[in-house]
Formats: sequence, structure tokens, C-alpha cells
Amino acid sequence: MATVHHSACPLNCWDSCGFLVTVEDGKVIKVEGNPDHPITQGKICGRGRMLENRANSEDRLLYPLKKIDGKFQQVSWEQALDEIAEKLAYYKERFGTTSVLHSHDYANGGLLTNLDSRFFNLYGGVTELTGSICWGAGIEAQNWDFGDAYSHAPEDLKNSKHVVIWGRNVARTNMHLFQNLQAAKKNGTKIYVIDPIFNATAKIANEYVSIKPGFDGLLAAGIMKELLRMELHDVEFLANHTVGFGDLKETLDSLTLEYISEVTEVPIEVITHLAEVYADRPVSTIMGLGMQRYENGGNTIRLLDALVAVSGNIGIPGGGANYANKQVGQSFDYQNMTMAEQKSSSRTFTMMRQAEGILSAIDPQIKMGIVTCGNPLTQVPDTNRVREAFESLETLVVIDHFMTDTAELADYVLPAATAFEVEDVYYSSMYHHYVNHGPKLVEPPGEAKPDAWIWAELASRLGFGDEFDFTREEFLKMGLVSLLKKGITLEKIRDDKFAELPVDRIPWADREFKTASGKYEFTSSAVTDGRIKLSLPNETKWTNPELAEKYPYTLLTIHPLRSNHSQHFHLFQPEPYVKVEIAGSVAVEKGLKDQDHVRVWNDRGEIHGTVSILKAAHPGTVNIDEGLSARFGGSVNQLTSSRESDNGLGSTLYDCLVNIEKVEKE
Ligand SMILES: Nc1nc2c(c(=O)[nH]1)N[C@H]1C(S)=C(S)[C@@H](COP(=O)(O)OP(=O)(O)OC[C@H]3O[C@@H](n4cnc5c(=O)[nH]c(N)nc54)[C@H](O)[C@@H]3O)O[C@H]1N2
Ligand SMILES: Nc1nc2c(c(=O)[nH]1)N[C@H]1C(S)=C(S)[C@@H](COP(=O)(O)OP(=O)(O)OC[C@H]3O[C@@H](n4cnc5c(=O)[nH]c(N)nc54)[C@H](O)[C@@H]3O)O[C@H]1N2
Ligand code: SF4
Ligand SMILES: [Mo]
Repeated sequence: MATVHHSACPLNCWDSCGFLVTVEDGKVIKVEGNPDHPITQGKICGRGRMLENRANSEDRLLYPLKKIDGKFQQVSWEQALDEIAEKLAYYKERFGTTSVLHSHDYANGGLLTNLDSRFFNLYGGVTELTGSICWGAGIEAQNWDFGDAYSHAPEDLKNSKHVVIWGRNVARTNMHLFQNLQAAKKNGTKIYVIDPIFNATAKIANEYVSIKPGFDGLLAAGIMKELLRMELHDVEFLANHTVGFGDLKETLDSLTLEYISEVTEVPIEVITHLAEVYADRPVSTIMGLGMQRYENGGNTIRLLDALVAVSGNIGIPGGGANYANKQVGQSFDYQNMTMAEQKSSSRTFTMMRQAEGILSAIDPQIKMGIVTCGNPLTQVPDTNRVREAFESLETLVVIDHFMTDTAELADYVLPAATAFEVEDVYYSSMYHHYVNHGPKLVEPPGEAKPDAWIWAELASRLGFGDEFDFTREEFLKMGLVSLLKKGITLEKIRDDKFAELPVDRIPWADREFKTASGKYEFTSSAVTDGRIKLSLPNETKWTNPELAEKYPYTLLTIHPLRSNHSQHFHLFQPEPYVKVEIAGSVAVEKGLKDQDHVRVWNDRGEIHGTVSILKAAHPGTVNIDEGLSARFGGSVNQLTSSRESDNGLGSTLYDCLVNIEKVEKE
């Protein structure tokens, strides 16, 4: 008999949906939305629904595998764990614990996925990754400006007169915000979309502004110049709650509006109009993450923050520089769970430059890599370098649900349980502030095991099994300790199916910032030279004319509609292929039409695909959605650069010039 249970989406996504999952004969047979969830209200996307196909797929990894003579062979858990533990012990003894690299991403939003760090800390501290390919530049930028990255609660949108969607692909990546926008629009709120691509969100906007990719910071600077010229800025906020406004003003004075209009390719009258919009408070600025994946990404977000500050839209209902909501993650007790105090050595590589890190590390060299909750071969920039690096390791262990591009390189592949096969609580520090409960609903197939079980087994072989001698329930309680005093217990989350976390719904309303000065810092005191810079992306005709001559088009690699990164593509019928979306101008210049077969290339790599002409996109723009594995003609990250963003913690994935030409289909 089929039964229906509450659950939650584990995927790395803005929305963190509540689910109702139907189980029959020990199998998940349907995933739907939970209508009782306060934010997601019963609506979920296809990626959520397809978690059923993911869980039941014939391609699931079911047994531990070991590569022998270049071929994977099934081995017992005993053998795999004994051998991996032996290697960990050997590398520790011979080269030190930092000869092991832990490469991971955030493919699963469950609290207990953090237990991998507990394992590596107790082992002695390995080489870890810092920063984030996803949102690192912007988070660091907001740390400098506000002292942290906080967003307004979703329901505050109804207080906004204007909502500026700045580089967020809402209709595709954040469906519940899209619904909120539609409702707000009905109530008279005006919606603006600033994006190089006229996307599905732009279709519902009152106004759409097309911008040259990577130039948003300059546009914000232009809007600020106009606000100041027209004396529409918030004098009281600037005088009492900020530092460094003089520096900002000097920086703005160094450029003319004509120059800004020329490089951003946004007409002056549009810039002036946007200044008037920003002065007509409250204005909610909703930033996406794509816009900061450029070499100037940190300064881009700082300039947008500055615009929100100068126009007086910080800390007021209906306002905000909404980028991420770190208040959510900060509600949990990582310290307790991960035991960071236990690590006696440490070394870090940035996430972007993990390949370079591996290849150049000395004292000690990286001997072993362990990959959890990530697929770097598909998702990390400069795939060819990443491949070289991971191939150079003596031992590579990958823990996953499927045989990914990364797993194919491994010496050991360990099959992990999926979300419906373990109990966990799920949250995302991106949009709303609810934590959702996901019970264990079915047994993992074959011999797949929860990640936490794998860590516990390895820990007991390495002599720190005691620290893993806890049930999942006990671990969950450990991570929820600081919520106890707010009345949020595991029992409550289980019973209610979700819990509202105690966060500020209108951050910075008290005008007390988490910066060193306690004020909003236009010039940051967190670093030596904390002034905002009007910098440009690295790969443009202004900054790199020779490169732009060879490679005249900007390649975006935005998030796919129906897959969460690399996680769903392999389940598609018919099979997915590389779709090369091009602006009309590129089609004209290169004589291309829909369905033409093309190659797209630069000095880093080459990828082949099929043309689809975008109805409206900024001239010179090309897009290939990210996430497609080598098997289907990817990865597009063969073309992207591993350069870091200006503040060191983000990626420059979209800061990428390419050329394109028609080829015959092989
Ligand atoms: N369907 C789907 N949804 C997802 C995901 C997924 O893989 N698939 N991934 C989730 C994750 S991990 C994340 S990080 C979020 C990301 O959510 P978003 O930030 O919405 O998505 P991205 O694809 O990172 O960014 C793409 C948007 O930025 C625009 N853009 C690119 N460059 C620029 C620029 O220079 N200026 C401006 N103004 N706009 C620019 C693109 O045209 C596009 O509209 O989505 C989450 N949701
Ligand atoms: N070119 C380009 N590249 C990008 C981006 C882009 O916009 N353009 N976006 C970047 C962004 S924003 C992000 S967030 C990253 C995402 O990068 P990743 O997180 O690496 O990508 P995913 O495909 O979501 O997941 C990676 C793997 O984790 C596995 N996994 C899922 N849940 C679990 C689990 O519970 N346990 C274990 N052991 N494994 C699990 C999945 O099966 C999958 O194979 O990609 C980045 N890469
Ligand atoms: S992927 Fe995002 S929108 Fe889709 S079901 Fe999961 S949380 Fe909801
Ligand atoms: Mo992301």
C-alpha cells in the first residue's frame, strides 16, 4: 500500500522546498510539493520531482568499486574501507595529514553532510578548500560592506515599491521568488530586470535593461553619480551610519557618465531613470550570483551594495541588498559537529585553484584526494587542468550516487545513500529561513550507505571511532544545540516538518553593522586597501584587446533549467546535448542559423554543440548551460578560467572570451 510522507529537497537551490513523498513497496514512487510549507506552498520544480528517478535509477552506484588494471571491480565494504584507512594512515605517517585533499561542494543541503569535516579534523587536518565557485566573491564583498551577507525575509517583498532583479535568473533558479514577484506586480510593485539575456523573468518585468556582461558595478556607479547629481541620496544614512563615503565619491568622480554608458552599453537616459527609481524608496535589490563570477565580481557586488546604501534602501522594509542569507546557516552548531579544534595541521587551496594547488603542492605533495558531495571534473573551471590534477594523485576516493566524470578517475568509488534513505534536516542560506525535516523513508539500494556511516567506519579503523559513536539523531541534536534556547528542538522540527529559524527579517534595521566600525563601510577596514575599485572583467576588449581580437564573444555558462548542475542530465530522455545559445549579433557575424553544428573554443579548450539563436541577448553574448558531463559532449568548463575573483574567494566562470564557427557534424 502506498503511503505519503513529508520530506524536503536536499538540492543546492535557493528554494529549499518542502515535499510530500509517496512510498510503495519500500520504494519512493512520487515526489510532490507539501502544500503546508509556508514558503514553498506545494509547488516544486522538475528537479525535485526527478529525485524519484535519481533514487531509483538503474545507474545508481550499488557497491564499492576499486579500479584494478584500469577497470572498476566490485569489492566488499570491508576491503574498500580497510584499504582506504590503511592509505590514510600511511600518508599521515609518511607525509603528514595535509598530503590528503578534501574536495567537496554543497550538493546536499543536509546538516549531517558536515560530518565529513569532523572526520578530517579528527584525522589531524587535511588540505581544505576555501572560497566558493558559487558565490564567494559576493559573500566576501558583503562581509566587507556590512560585516555579513543577510537578506530580507521573502514576505517583505510586498513592502517594496520597486524590485530590481539584478542578474538573478529567478524564473529558472528561484521559482518561489518568481511567484512572489508575480503577486507583487499585481499589487502595483514595479519589476526591473537587469541581465544580458532577456530571460523568462524579464518577460514579467515592467522594464528590462540589457547590460554588457561583467559591467554591472559600473552601471551601479553611474546610477550613484546621477543620484548625487540630482541630490536624491539619503543624507541622514550617509552621515550617521557609514564610513568612507568621501572615498566612494572621489572614485565616482573619476569617471564620466558618458564613459560608463559607453562601456556598460546602457544608454545615459536609462541610467538617469534608474537613479530616480532607486530614490523612490523602498526599492528591493535582488542580486543573482552569475553577475559576480567575473574577475571584478567582488567590486561589482560592493558597488551594488553601495548603491543600495547611497539611495537609503538599507535596513528598511521593502529594501535591502539581497544576495544571500547567511543567518540561516549561522543558526546551526558547526563547531560542535565538526570539532575544528581537533585539527593540528592545516593547509588551504582556493576552490577555484584546486587543480593548480594539487599540481604545485610541495612539502607535502598531495598524495590522496577524497571527493564528497561534488563533481569537480564537470563543475570546477578549467576541466583539462582539473583532470590532469586529479589524475596525478596516487589515490583518489570519490563518494557519490552515480559514476560521474570525477568518479571515473577514482581508485575507489563508494556508493552513498540519497536523501530519502537517511534522516536529516535541510536548509539553504540563500533565500528563506525555514529548516525542513526529511525522515528516512526507504532503505538504500544494494550496498549503498549513508556518508556518515562511511566516516564512522573509517574513523573506527583509524582509532577515533569514539567520536563517531553517535546515532544520526544524536548528531542532529548536536547541530541544533543553539536553537534549543529558542524552543527549536529536533522533536519539534520532526513534528512540525519544518521550523522557522530566528533571523532578522529586515536585516540592519537597527543600523548596527557587523563591520569593525559598526557602520556600513564604503571603504572596508577588513583589508589593507579597502576602497571600492571601478574595475572591469579580465577578458574584455578594454582590458585584453589582443585576446578579444582572437576571441570576440563573451561566454556565459548559466545554470540549467531542468538539472541541478550535473545531477539530473543523465536521467533525461532523449539524451541531452550541448546547446550553444547565441545572441542575434553573433549569428549575423558568423552566418549561423538554428541547428547549425559549431565549435566554441579558446586557449583553454574546445567544445562542440548545436546552435540556438536567443530571441534577445546582449550583442556578442554566447551561453552554454553548465553541468553537462563529458559523456554528453561537456564539460563546458573546459573553456572557463580558474582565475580567482578580485577579493580572492570567488570564481571568474563567466569572465570568458571565446570564438565560434560552423563545423560539419561528425
Ligand atoms: N534550475 C536550476 N536552478 C538552480 C540551480 C541549477 O543548477 N538549476 N543551481 C542553484 C545554485 S547552486 C545557484 S548558485 C543558483 C544561481 O542562481 P542565479 O544567480 O539565478 O543563476 P546563475 O545561473 O548563477 O546566474 C545566471 C543569471 O545571471 C545572468 N548574468 C550573467 N552574467 C551577468 C552579468 O554580468 N550581469 C548581469 N546583470 N547578469 C548576468 C545570466 O544571464 C542569468 O540570468 O541557482 C540555484 N538554482
Ligand atoms: N561553468 C560553470 N560551472 C559552474 C557553475 C556555473 O554557473 N558555470 N556554477 C557553479 C556553482 S554555483 C556550483 S554551486 C557548483 C556545483 O558543483 P557541484 O556541487 O560539484 O555539482 P552537483 O552536480 O550539484 O553535485 C556534485 C555531485 O554530488 C553528488 N551528491 C549529491 N548529494 C550527495 C550526498 O549526499 N553525498 C555524496 N557523497 N554525494 C552527493 C551528486 O550525485 C553529484 O555527482 O558548480 C559550479 N560550476
Ligand atoms: S530544486 Fe529547488 S525549486 Fe526544485 S524542488 Fe528542490 S528546492 Fe524546490
Ligand atoms: Mo551555486
